[in-house]
Amino acid sequence: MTQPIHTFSASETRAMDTALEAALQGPRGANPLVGAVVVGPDGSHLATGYHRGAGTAHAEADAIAAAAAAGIDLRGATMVVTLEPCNHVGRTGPCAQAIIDAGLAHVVYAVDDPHDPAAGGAATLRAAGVSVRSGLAAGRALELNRRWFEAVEDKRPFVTLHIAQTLDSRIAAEDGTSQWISCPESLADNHAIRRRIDAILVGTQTVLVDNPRLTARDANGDAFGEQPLRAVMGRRGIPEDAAVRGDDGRVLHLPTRDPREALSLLFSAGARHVMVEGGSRILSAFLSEGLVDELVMYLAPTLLGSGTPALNGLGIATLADAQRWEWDAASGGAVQTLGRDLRLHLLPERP
Ligand code: AOF
Ligand code: ZN
Repeated sequence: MTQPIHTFSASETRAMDTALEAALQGPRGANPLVGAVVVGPDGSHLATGYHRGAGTAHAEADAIAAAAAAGIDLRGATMVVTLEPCNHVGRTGPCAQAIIDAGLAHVVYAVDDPHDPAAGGAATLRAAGVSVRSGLAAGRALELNRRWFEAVEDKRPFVTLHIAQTLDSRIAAEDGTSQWISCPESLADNHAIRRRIDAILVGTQTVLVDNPRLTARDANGDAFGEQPLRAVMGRRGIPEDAAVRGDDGRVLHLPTRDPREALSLLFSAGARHVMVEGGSRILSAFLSEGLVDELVMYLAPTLLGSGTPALNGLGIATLADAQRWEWDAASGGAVQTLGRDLRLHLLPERP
């Protein structure tokens, strides 16, 4: 189908720049980064919003709520948003209806929503008499969520890879001790991520060696109410007394060494955002298969000089084949100081 070519005003173009910028404040994950700006008839920005991750208000609803809190009437205004407004009642939404209810007259968005349940917002808006134009800054909007679009298309969960290592890339000392390489602030940050994902995945080796609980806990060590699914991949069985079984015994064993198969099983189990936490073999397998959408690395100012390396080979023999990564400004920035550690946030470089 050929898309109609739409034209945009200078103030809509400026608003889209602001919306793309606002989107970066959100966290990457099961949902895309989305930003929205409401523009008044005189071109002024009446409200800005962004999406704070799965389960929270969408960008459009966030902007509409900000306007309502400030007592601003949005009737006749233009919603400029980086993604097609959703059409479904998911955990929140639908944004298309919220836009209609707020009396907005125009919607300008960058790219269509490819996610089946959410798609179709543009048609709903048009049917209600809202003028809709799309394609503004489409290239930048696609780039903003490139890996999310790919994961949706592949029908697999979005993958965050977590590595907590020393300066010399070790995740355990020679004798196997690894608790703790990271400082308490890094551990807390990791638990905050665990809290907003659908599943944590480790290998059987990690279960046998570290015996982790894989729960999301607060600073006192108390588990949060909502917990991610705990998943273990590998052909070996999980011991009866493994901590990962928890009080409820609810652990998903994925009897495979193939990362793609593991992701497909997790997707079938309903997971849309998975955090892969180790060990070396699992981290390396996901990286060498190009299945990592986001890398969060906690770097401790510590040296071991020997011990378990974070990675045990990516099948790369020559520098020309090196995996290149780029810094990601989303989720609080590419480099953050957390206690005495650094938190690095990266995305795979475009092939
Ligand atoms: C929007 N605005 O800010 C975002 C959208 O689980 P839910 O209810 O949050 O729905 C998630 C889906 O909604 C997500 O996969 C994508 O298709 C769309 N995201 N849509 O109108 C937003 N984040
Ligand atoms: Zn929405």
